[in-house]
Amino acid sequence: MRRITLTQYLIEQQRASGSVTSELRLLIEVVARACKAISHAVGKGALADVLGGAGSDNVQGEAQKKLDLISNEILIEANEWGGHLAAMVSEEMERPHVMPDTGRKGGFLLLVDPLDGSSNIDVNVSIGTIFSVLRSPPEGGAPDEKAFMQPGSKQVAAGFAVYGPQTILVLTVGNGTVGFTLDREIGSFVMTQPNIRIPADTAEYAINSSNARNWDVPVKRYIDECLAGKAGVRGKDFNTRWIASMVADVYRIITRGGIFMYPRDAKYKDGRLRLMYEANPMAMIVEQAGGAATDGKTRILDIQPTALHQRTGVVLGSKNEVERVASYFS
Ligand code: AFP
Repeated sequence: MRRITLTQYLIEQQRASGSVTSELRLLIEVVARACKAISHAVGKGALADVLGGAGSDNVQGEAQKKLDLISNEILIEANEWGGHLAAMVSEEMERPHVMPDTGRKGGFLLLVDPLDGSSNIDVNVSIGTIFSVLRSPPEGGAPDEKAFMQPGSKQVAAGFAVYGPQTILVLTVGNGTVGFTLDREIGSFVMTQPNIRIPADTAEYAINSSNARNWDVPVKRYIDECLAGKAGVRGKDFNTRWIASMVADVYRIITRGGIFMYPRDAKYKDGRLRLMYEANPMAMIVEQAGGAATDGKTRILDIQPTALHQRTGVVLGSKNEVERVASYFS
């Protein structure tokens, strides 16, 4: 069967729906190319002295890894020349990075977690890059933090790459969720999942159970019912997975179903994951694949942001399970 490449997919989307302009197509292709370069850097590991700490902290006060900064630089350099991007926000930078003036202000804003799953870098477990695309407000000069304060429902595209046994790119431009596998022989992302759909039910949950003592009652109730298995109210046994790389957990869930939970709790009162460049892009991807994504009770994409690096609770995946958790909260 002839497979199409990312470029062909984007051109088809451009023809089919006005939502993909040539400028947005350029942006997505540039980000995908950056993901190829990051995949290459990650793959070298100790051979290229890219493992370990960078000796600095990010705005969240978390120690940065060398590959966090390398990935961030790759994404900045990739997006600086095209004129398609007005500014970029990253987990690794406190302020928006305004792109050099190329004579015209780019029509888009890019928000990235350049390398998600940093705790897995040095132990050779899958990690990835998450990205979210918003329109740049037409008025005014260089975009400031205010320009980024748009709810996730305003995203025009979202995606993530997983650097695992295969390098996979998952993408939505608002017309469903699709997946590509990097063909290293030709250097192209080739479509391998033309129509990703998340099963509405599941028997597999993902949560960091070491936080159990801090959970709110509805979360504890949901997990206890999963643990009770066939003999309990759920009438079936559950399995659990926790990779600690959101990209890897979400890729598994969009492939075979499941529920991913990083809820607010007594320790992480605002939640652990970042709204703008983790929860929002993943929520768009999951909803476009027929799943659901809340902060426990509120739809993630409806949350009105107030700060670039704000955190949120996240419960996403198989629709019926996400709705069950929300019903326990209400
Ligand atoms: P890092 O990128 O700082 O490692 O965080 C990864 C992450 O944001 C997300 O990818 C994981 O699901 C989650 O944190 C893992 O959190 P725990 O280490 O508390 O399990």
